Amino acid sequence: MMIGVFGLSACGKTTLFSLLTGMRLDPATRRKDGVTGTALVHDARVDELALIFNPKKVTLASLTFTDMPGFDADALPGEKSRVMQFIQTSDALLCVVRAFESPSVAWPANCETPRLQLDTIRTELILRDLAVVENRLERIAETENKRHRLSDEEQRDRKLLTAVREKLENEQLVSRQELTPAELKSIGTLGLFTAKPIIVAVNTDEDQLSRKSYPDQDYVREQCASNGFAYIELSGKIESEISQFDEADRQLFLQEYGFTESGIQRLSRVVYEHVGLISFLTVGEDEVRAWTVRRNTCARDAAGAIHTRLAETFIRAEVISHKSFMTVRSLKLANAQNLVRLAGKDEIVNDGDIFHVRAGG
Ligand SMILES: Nc1nc2c(ncn2[C@@H]2O[C@H](COP(=O)(O)OP(=O)(O)OP(=O)(O)O)[C@@H](O)[C@H]2O)c(=O)[nH]1
Ligand SMILES: [Mg+2]
Repeated sequence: MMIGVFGLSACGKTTLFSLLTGMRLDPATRRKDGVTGTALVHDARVDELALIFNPKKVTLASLTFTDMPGFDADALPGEKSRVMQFIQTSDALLCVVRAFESPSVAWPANCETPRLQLDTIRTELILRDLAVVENRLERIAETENKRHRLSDEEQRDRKLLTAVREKLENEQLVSRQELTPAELKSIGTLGLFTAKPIIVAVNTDEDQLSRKSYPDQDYVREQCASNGFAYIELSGKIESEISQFDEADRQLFLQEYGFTESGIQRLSRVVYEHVGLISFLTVGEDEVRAWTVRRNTCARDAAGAIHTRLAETFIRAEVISHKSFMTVRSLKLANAQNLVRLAGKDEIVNDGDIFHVRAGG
């Protein structure tokens, strides 16, 4: 799963990317290339289980991010598509919107408010998808002119793409067009950007964070809700500062703001959930670990995420929810109190299930 970090120039992409991945990139250097790195997904349940099992190793789920160059809405089309090419290989987009005020950081032209930043991002994604759909429709028209007939598949595509185009023209993102799985599959090769999950992170300053408000906040929230974007507010600058604190100071600082975890930890989880991933957990003295699967994965496929052989030889899984486990804090007690259930191969795994696979062979 690859998440592209997208947004206008100097909105804080590299700052957030560096904090997420722990890669030290100098935010002052403007790059032309994308940089890719791995971020751990914070999971308080794993922390709790590690305290109980005291394992040799603790493994968190992770996500891969690509820090993209800044997007400039006034740039030439070639330059815009050069930046946007990084979206092509991304499964989802983390769109950073600047709200922070800073006399030393210039706002990009015509995008001097959070509202303008979000509108620009949305419009540019839609325009790009419209161009791709238009192009495909033109190629179908050329084929029809040449052959004087179209295959059933081409006719179906034309009908579907004409409908998609009309909705895009009305600013309805592909992800909101309620396409059937078969329709999504047939336009899948086009790699439309507005079909991808989108997470909006508003980069605020300290004042805005403590007031819990910034200019255009209502508009941005409402747009995110109506477009199906996940939404989060955090301050890149404050996150950078607290990443330097030791754990005790960090907790104190977060408590002052009424948070239980840092903005970056929240961000990693919001992205993880919005792209449709869940974690099931395995526990023991050797390792406490979060494993990543897509939502609605069955027990046998989850076992396959641990090892392909476990899927092949799967008999059943012993499962207990993290919440239920925490009432007894021991597998022995959980078994004694019948809190552990047996899951057959087709049973759906839930986020936070503690899982033990019974396999044959
Ligand atoms: N005051 C303040 N400054 C910030 C914040 N986040 C980022 N900055 C500053 O804004 C400038 C741009 O930050 P970057 O993280 O490089 O932004 P970017 O989106 O990667 O920029 P480009 O890659 O050039 O498009 C840097 O000088 C940062 O120090 C913030 O929350 N508050
Ligand atoms: Mg950058």
